[in-house]
Amino acid sequence: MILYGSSVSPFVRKVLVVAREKGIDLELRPAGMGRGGPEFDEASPFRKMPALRDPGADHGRDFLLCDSTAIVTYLEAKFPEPAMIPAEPMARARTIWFEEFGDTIVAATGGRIVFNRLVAPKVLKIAGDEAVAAKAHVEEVPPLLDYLEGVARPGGFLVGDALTVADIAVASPFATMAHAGVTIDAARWPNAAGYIAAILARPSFADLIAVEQRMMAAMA
Ligand SMILES: N[C@@H](CCC(=O)N[C@@H](CS)C(=O)NCC(=O)O)C(=O)O
Repeated sequence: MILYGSSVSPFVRKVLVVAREKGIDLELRPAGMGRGGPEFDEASPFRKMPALRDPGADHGRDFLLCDSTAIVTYLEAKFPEPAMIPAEPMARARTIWFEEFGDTIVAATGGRIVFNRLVAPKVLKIAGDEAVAAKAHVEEVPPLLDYLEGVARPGGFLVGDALTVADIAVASPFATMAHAGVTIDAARWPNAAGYIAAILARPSFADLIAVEQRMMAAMA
């Protein structure tokens, strides 16, 4: 299967980590921000990453799908083990809440920081608005960490005793924000800091982040 996008995107990284944890082979093809060409446009009508192509899966035709949540839903149904979305009703519902929290609330704050500090100056070659980034960093990130401090624990998982897409979706935007200078003060948020650090240390995340860091260094 082919995934279009860049792993610096929290949504693309979320899908890549889910796939790696499940042992699914995904080929990452650069796309988004003007890249990807017609094959990406065909899979992602609004040109957002990630998008997936499963060659021949739809009665011989390629199955095309965009949006990280839709793609994770497809992968979960096609490759059920290990489960990234629990079956028990309350665990499943809480997993979807945390996925939504990561994808919308955390990623929206991260987007204001990352767009102005990285995407605008380094990718689009236009000036970023550091005032917008700094405001999000100083005013919006702490409430996210205050919330996580109450629901997470170092080395633990957000739902039950195993990794789910909840952990992947919440940790992924923090990995992207780290590229833009957002660190978590472990003295102020010991649970949140220890929790995020342990999730991002898993090989499924760490291998991608190492590649991204080399890419960032080359762009500097
Ligand atoms: N809800 C979507 C969000 C996808 C998204 O916003 N991707 C961003 C990158 S982080 C993108 O492709 N932006 C480029 C654009 O909007 O043109 C998902 O979960 O996949």
